[in-house]
Amino acid sequence: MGALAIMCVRYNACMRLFIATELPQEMLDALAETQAELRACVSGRYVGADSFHVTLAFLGEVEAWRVNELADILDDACSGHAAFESCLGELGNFGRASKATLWQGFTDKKPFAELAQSVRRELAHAGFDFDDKGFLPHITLMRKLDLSSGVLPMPHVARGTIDTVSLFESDLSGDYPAYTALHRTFLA
Ligand code: 3AM
Repeated sequence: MGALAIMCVRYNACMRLFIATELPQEMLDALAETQAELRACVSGRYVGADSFHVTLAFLGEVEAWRVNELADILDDACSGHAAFESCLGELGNFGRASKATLWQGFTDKKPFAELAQSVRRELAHAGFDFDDKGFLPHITLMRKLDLSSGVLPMPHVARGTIDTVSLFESDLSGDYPAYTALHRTFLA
């Protein structure tokens, strides 16, 4: 197959996509410290420290040719939002107690909820499908945690500025999910 044909296959292929805020270094450091303490207490599958994010909208499989359109949608959705100060909050969990997803939240959920609302509104307006279940801002730290396997530590907390919303590709072909930012929008 020639180079052009290979490009066309890629162009028509689907990519697993989601939109998320990235996090400032102060928060990344605190999350890594919390994870280090968790490792001493409980077992489960840890999210890589280079993968921490707050999902605003999960799109799933999207044709690759629509990525540029999504980048424009993201820019439009974020245009009315300023960067904001935030603070990490408590631990929480989703799912069954024997295979829980453990996450850390924020003390003030409102600015994240407003961003998610704008992003989701623009996506819906442009005809994109996305998971529209209720939004709770969180950073996943662990998956498949058996909550009965130990006592959870107090999480480390940190303040920082949220100023980046990105379109990510999620590649599940390896041993761990790999997230790549395809487009970044900076909040002014
Ligand atoms: O921010 P978190 O880690 O909760 O859980 C997946 C992760 O979110 C979520 O999208 C983010 C990047 O993978 N996700 C994966 N599959 C999903 C689905 N089918 C999903 N969210 C909703 N529906």
